[in-house]
Amino acid sequence: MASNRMKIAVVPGDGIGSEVVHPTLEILEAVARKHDLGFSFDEKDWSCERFHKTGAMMPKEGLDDIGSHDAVLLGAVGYPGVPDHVSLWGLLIPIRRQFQQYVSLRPVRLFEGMAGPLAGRKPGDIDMLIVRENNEGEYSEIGGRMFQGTEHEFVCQQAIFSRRGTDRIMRYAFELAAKRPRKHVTSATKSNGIIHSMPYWDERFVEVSKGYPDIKTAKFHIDILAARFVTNPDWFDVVVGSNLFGDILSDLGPGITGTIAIAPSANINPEREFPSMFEPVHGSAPDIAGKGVANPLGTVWCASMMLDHLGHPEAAADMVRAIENLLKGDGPKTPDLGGKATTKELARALEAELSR
Ligand code: GGG
Repeated sequence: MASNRMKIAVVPGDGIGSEVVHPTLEILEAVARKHDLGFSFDEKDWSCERFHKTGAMMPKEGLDDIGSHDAVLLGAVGYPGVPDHVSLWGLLIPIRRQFQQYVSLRPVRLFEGMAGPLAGRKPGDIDMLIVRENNEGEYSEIGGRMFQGTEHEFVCQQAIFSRRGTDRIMRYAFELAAKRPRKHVTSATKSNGIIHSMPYWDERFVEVSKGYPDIKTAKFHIDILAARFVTNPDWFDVVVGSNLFGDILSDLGPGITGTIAIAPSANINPEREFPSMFEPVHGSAPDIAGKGVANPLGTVWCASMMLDHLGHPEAAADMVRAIENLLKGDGPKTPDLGGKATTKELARALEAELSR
């Protein structure tokens, strides 16, 4: 049974991370008052700044520390001065892997009131769920360098596609599609060029699909799929892809709605043995960090997904309704949405919307 009292690990992280996470915590407190919920926020300083001070993005015992929390809410990871692979593999990826968050669920929606870059597209034309495999695939640490510093130097990087990992992410996508009106799953592949793993991915997609005879399917190579996202985004309902393809598509998807800043993601451990983690798709945006103009809506939408995951669908839907009303109204909009508002102004307007 869902608990009304939730302990959340909060990792603002780097750059605009804290600028989008802290207003979201205030919005969550407002939601808690309205829906009789309670939060205990356990904030962690895990970040590139911590890496500079201590040599580690997070403490050794960090994951044990938050392992029995209800969920993790994270802002952004990465900042100039720390190589991106160091910050990602020192924080985000260990959390995703140790907590078996093998699903990265990334909704993409063109909301009413948003001026996307695609001519003639209206809300409803872009409404899809990207299901990204989140624990294996191309994001593997298997590989290495040989003959370093010589003319024979080479690197090799091994991608991993296990039957268990491939089947479970595809089943997750089919189960989601079964609950949606269009009942359609698209597989992102590249089996013409990647000769071992991608034909295997295709084979497993066909095999898993046999368990869901009512779900329609399609398969696209990733290159033409990227083009179809732009020319025919209305073709897509649930899209399942490997770790790398899902990562790219889930930036492209929000890109065609006009801003990546509102895109949320849920790193889910479906078995609920571990906490799941909720983080906006966007990164730390060093170009606007510190200016107070970051759009917090991606993180707010993440917080809504978190509440849904923790068994509070009404509170979650209330938050999405507030986002919808804010976007379609004349209220404040941050620069990425074509306005001049600050993060605080947008967050205040959202809180007012929640109280209606
Ligand atoms: N919002 C989390 C964040 O900072 N993401 C940046 C990023 O590049 N993530 C890589 C990934 O999702 O694998």
